[in-house]
Order: sequence, then structure tokens, then C-alpha cells
Amino acid sequence: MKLAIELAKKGIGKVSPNPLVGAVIVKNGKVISTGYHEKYGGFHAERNAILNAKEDLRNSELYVNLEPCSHHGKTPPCTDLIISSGISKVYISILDPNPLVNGKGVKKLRENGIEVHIGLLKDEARYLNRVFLKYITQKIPYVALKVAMTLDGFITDSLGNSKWITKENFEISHSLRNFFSSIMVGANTVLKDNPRLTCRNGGRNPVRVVLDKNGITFGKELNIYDETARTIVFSKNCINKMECYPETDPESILKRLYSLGIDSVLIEGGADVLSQFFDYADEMHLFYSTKFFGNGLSPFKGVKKFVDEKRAFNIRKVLKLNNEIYLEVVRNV
Ligand code: AOF
Ligand code: ZN
Repeated sequence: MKLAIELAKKGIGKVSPNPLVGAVIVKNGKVISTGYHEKYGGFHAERNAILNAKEDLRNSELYVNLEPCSHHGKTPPCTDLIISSGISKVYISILDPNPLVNGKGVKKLRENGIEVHIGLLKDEARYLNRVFLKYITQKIPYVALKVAMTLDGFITDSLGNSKWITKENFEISHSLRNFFSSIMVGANTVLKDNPRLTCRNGGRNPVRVVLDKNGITFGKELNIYDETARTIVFSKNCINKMECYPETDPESILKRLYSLGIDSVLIEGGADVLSQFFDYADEMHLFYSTKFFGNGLSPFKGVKKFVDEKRAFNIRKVLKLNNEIYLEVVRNV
């Protein structure tokens, strides 16, 4: 199952809004075939593993990190292929919460005499597919925030200067841009930094989302309006020539993104946007330098209520990057 999860990760940036799924077939204690969901609309992991197999699959075991599907989607049901292949045991990490599947896959396999075990590496599997699990059940994108700040938690000093708070960690930052399907910033950040918001470590570009209520970026030569990636603007003053929607509050913005098939959003700032979306955050990527400002702008300046025991964050990862700290915190996973 560890191998299945590793294989599933190869689909990062390629399968959304579908889940990341890997499959491994074992016979007589040996791995005889593997497969993964390679791209959106493509074959599912199980189908690829079964098609890749060169041996007779009777009495073999299948390991897959998500319940095999039992519905006709863009591809026929994986359960049918598993049943006809002769595989006799299936190990699944987690059920597929997609209402079209959700237990029906397991039921179908069992009805056909296949032994099914559920729960192997379930925590890892749930974390891997945290975006899909939220998107499919809550009909709203998964929200991640990214902030670089001083050790005392400021993103600018008291004069508004923000240069060189942390050395941007290229690998982590750009892997995040490949992992999440969209990236959001506010109009002030766009004007101040003129960011490209593209993925430049070999992954694909996220959809760029700009919150520009008053249209202050319109008609300007800015990197976010170049041709390298799709850009969606939210504004009260939408103009032609751009993909623009009138929503301005976080809830309606997220709902609109969901309806556009966008399963996740990485929010990079500034403080107004981070504060507005704090309540919706499913995870945060926090970079701390060892600088102190004493005073300045907090990324969450506008948040009114911080303490909600039911929605506390759990620390997922802590890294020392030279003289800086990278912290990943997650909730609800
Ligand atoms: C699996 N293995 O590798 C994937 C699954 O439109 P389709 O046919 O691609 O179906 C998409 C749905 O199928 C998706 O929402 C999820 O419930 C399941 N995806 N299932 O067993 C896979 N990608
Ligand atoms: Zn399937």
C-alpha cells in the first residue's frame, strides 16, 4: 500500500479534480504489476495495473488507496474489471466518498466472492486525498494559506516594508503551486509585487485568481494578465476581455470556484485576503525567518475569532531550512 500511495503521487498536478490513486498487484508475495491514475479523464489506477500485468491474475491481491469505483463515469467501473480478472483479495485504504461509489464498490466486490479489507494506511491515504475528500463531499474547494513572516509573526514592518522577510524556498513554494489547482492573491499584492504566480519547478501552472473588488489592476501591464496561465478575476467592476465574476465574499467566491471545477486554492496574500479566508483554511504553510519586527502587519490582522477548539490545527510538518522554519499545519484531515 505504501507503494500504491507513492505511485498515486505521480498524478499530482495532472488528475484534479479526480483523486490521486495508485494500485499494486501482488501474487505469491511478489509485486507483479502496478498502475496509477495518470491524468484527468484517463484510466483509473486499478485498470492500469490490471492492463500492465503480464501474468495470470487468478489468486492475486490488489492494493489500492481508494475504493474501486462501481459507476460508469468517463471510464467503465473498475469493480467489473477486477472481478473478471480473477483477483481474489482487495486491500483498500479508504472508501470513496463520491456518492456515486461510497461503499457500492466494496459491496459489488464482496458479492462476487472477493475478500475485501478496508483501512490499511488510512491516515496517509486520507491526507493524500484531502483535496478530493473535501471537494466531493462539501462542494467547496480545499483552502490552503501560505505566509512568510518574521518570527514574531509580521509580514511587513511598521513602515510597510516587506522585502526579504524570508528567502523564498523555491522547491516547496513551487511544489505547492503544482499541488493546488488555483492560486489566489489580492489586488494590492498584484500591484506591489507584480507576481507571475506560475509554477517554475517543472509542474503545471495553477489557475490564477485575483480578488480585485474595485478593478484597480485593470488595464495595467501586469504579469498575472500574460498568456502563460488562465486568470480569473473577482470584481464589482468586471470588464470584457477577462474572465471575471462579481462575487466578493469568501463563501461565494469559493462556491464559484467549485462550480468552475477548481478543487483547491492556495492563498498567498496579502493580509486582507488571508484574514478573510482564515476561517475557511484547511491547511497553512508558514515560513518563519529569525527576524523580529516588534511592530508591523500581522497576516491575520482582520480575523475576529481565532479560537475554535473544534477547528484547531494539527502540526503536520516542521522543517529547518538553513536559518528558517517551515511549518505545515492542517485541520479536518
Ligand atoms: C478509482 N480509481 O484511479 C480513480 C477513481 O469520470 P471518471 O470515470 O474518471 O470517474 C471519476 C470518479 O471515479 C472520481 O470522482 C472518483 O469517485 C473515482 N475515481 N476511482 O477507483 C481511480 N481516479
Ligand atoms: Zn475506477
